[in-house]
Amino acid sequence: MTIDGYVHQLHDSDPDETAEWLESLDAVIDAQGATRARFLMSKLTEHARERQVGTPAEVSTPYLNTIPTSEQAWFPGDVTLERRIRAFIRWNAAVMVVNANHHADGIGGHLSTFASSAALYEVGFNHFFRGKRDGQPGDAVYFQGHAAPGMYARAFLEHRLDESQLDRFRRELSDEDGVAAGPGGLSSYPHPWLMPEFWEYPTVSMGLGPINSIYHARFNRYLENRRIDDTTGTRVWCFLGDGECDEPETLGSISLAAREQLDNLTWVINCNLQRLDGPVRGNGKVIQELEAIFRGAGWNVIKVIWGSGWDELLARDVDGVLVHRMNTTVDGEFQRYAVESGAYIREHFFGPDPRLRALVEHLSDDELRDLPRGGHDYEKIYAAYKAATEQVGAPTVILAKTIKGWTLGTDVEARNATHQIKKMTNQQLKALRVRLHLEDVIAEEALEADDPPYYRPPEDSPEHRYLMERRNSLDGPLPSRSVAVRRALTLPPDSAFDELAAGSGSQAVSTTMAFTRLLRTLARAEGFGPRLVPIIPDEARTFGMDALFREFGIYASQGQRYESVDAQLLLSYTESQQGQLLEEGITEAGSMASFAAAGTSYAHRGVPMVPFFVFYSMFGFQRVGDLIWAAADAQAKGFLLGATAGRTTLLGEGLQHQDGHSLVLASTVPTCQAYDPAFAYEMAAIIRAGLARMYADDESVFYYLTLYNENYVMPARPEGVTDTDITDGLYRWAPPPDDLASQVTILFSGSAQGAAREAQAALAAEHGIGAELWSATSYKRLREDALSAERRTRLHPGTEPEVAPVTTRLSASAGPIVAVTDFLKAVPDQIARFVPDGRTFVPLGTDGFGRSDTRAALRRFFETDAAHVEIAALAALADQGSVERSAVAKAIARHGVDPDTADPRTR
Ligand SMILES: Cc1ncc(C[n+]2csc(CCOP(=O)(O)OP(=O)(O)O)c2C)c(N)n1
Ligand SMILES: [Mg+2]
Repeated sequence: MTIDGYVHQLHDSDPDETAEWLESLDAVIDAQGATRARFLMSKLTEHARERQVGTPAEVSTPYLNTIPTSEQAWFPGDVTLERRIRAFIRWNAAVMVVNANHHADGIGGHLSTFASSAALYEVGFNHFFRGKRDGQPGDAVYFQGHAAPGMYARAFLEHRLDESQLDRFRRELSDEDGVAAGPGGLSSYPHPWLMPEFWEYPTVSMGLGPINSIYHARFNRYLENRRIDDTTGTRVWCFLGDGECDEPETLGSISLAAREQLDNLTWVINCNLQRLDGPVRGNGKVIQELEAIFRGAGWNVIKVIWGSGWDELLARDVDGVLVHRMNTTVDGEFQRYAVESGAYIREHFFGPDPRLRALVEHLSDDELRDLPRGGHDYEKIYAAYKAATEQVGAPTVILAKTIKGWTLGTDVEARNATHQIKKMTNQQLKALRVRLHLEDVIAEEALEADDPPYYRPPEDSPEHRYLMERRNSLDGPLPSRSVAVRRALTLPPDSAFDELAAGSGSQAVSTTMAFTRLLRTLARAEGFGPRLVPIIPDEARTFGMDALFREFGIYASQGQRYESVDAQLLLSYTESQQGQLLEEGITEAGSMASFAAAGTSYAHRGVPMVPFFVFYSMFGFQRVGDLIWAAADAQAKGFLLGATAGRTTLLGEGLQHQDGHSLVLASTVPTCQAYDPAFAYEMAAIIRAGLARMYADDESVFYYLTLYNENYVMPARPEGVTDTDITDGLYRWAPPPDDLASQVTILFSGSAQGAAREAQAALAAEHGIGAELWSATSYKRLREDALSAERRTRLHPGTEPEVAPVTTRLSASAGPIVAVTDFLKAVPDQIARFVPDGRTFVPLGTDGFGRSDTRAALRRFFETDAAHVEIAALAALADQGSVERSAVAKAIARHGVDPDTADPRTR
């Protein structure tokens, strides 16, 4: 038995009547064919919906434009001028890439992505995208990374870029002749870090633009619902490739956009049917596949498949043979038709069926070949964008069918190699000039020269005036990034941090608990509290942060439409439209996208917001490292907090959970300030300093802090220790006990403080050796400062060598240095080169895979427990002759350490 659809779930109350209906349908199929039957079925469904008979939405429609010609909005632009402007932009984009590769072979760039999407962008620029005049936020447009040349070419026409800058496409360090040059180069792709007044959103790592755009649109709603900023005037547009849809990040969150009814979000997928190597779905139809996925997820889907030239053919297709042919032709064949002659298309697409052949009898081969695809037809595109912007209650995706490399000539268009083509011969450029009708403005001889010329219409030309008028009426040019505060942020008072400076008295707490406390205090700080954006991916209970649910409220755009199961409890699960906490569910990627939206709000909205994204530290940098990288590029600010940090501090969870390397990964991100605080007061000082650095001094950095779940008494901040001591990365925490002279130095970070302190006591009690303790809050910071000092010295021979701050600081300590961490040895090793001359440096860390056991067993296994710190200190002292070797052997034996077990890294 086939179970198709849901009819079997319903009751048949009148089988005879049912049979009659079925017979009628059979009669239609037999007498008039499937097309007529399909029409009647669709009409019935439509009618049933009108009569409020709910039927499940269909996820797939024929391979036709969604908007019928009769409903198509009138195109208000000047067709001729817009085509002309588009031709200039196409030309300059191509010439820019060709020139760049002429001057520097291998410098790269892309011709064909923008060539296929030029009309998609131009309709947006001329009629939809809102700019930022007078500090308005405007629209947020995520441009497809590989289409960047087209955006530069347009900015050139707008006089925002000049020729010398176009000549420096992908030459950010030198001019076109290779001579070192100052700023003014154009980055390969949208990189706000490199062009902070131009690009806003990094998109080139595929999939990140799409997911970021969804959470950006959602974040705008959050700002609106929380009454922080009026975001109703902003639409988020995201342009992406059809191949890009294979990235899990692209489609992974689309249901959120529908669930949140983000009608402020429009995606435009450039379906040129090709990716880098070949067809996206040669054996299928990517547009149909995507339609079903997006419809199923609840999006409004608008297909723009066929250009106006097809309207007349489709109108005459009464038998549905053309539609049938369209429906059954796979993308690989469509790609083929894009490179073949009109005669071939007549033979193979229309040919097999005499009715189809008759349909196009009146068209010449050239006319057949030139029947355009919808994504190159500004009228169809305009109608789709207009419908998208008028859609209520759902996000819209526009699936626009195009030809990759469109207008670039037969050697480039739709070829499998098209994505990688970045050079054009003089012959090809001449053909392009003719194709774009630029004969009147570019002399043919000009193409004989080495560098083909750019073309910019004079300022008094109709084209220039039209172009500028259009952008003026839409509030100025895009892309454009500015950092002008519209709604200032007040930093919390110092007193908010005082509590943690005092320590936890006799109470054993974790740094995570202390952080939660601080977060609550900060949320209450006047002027600052509402700007705090706590983000958690379904892990709040793990971190003991569930108390925040009730206090902050969980953001829910629809409020809470049910009584929570724990409503009577003090810490109930409380959702609200004004909720502050973003409980993202199990998506570190989505949470990171929220972090980026909140952390760049100071720029894209002029409203500084302070995200605190708390995650399972193992599932942070390791899981969503590329999103973190993109956030750094976007100059995001805020705090990332890796909770349940440490390879041994998180105990039972084993290999996939215990994080001993996020600090190594964090050290790879230039703007990331990575800290591993041991105590509550350190954590508080780092956050206070971080807030000031990011939001008062306007530095585009963000912070990563580890948070542990091990409870111990949090000491008060030692006398004399300043914020700077803590934030600079290293300070003396305690001298040796019992007035012993200092013979050895132990550096600890994070939860390794326990082993260090125990070892200090054991060294004193068992060996009479004085060990001083230092807290190393940031090896990344120490290393970076040391490298800078080293570099300055290298480049200034003859001047007094600059001593690295870490070297200076450690000069005040004594003896060999043992550094213990709950992370890889590579973390403390970052400063090994910079310890003062003659001092031994021994890192103890947790290299290897984690496993499940008690903290004590794990620390013994990884050789980071107090016994191993003691042994390491003794061994280092023995090396320099300060203690007997036998003392080391005795300690090894006393602690029951088996010296012959294999290195934990290999086990
Ligand atoms: C994460 C990631 N993987 C790979 C690439 C390399 N890459 C750049 S463009 C491209 C193909 C793009 O195809 P599509 O998304 O269809 O865009 P089109 O150029 O066809 O518009 C690939 C694989 C990348 N930029 N990012
Ligand atoms: Mg593509």
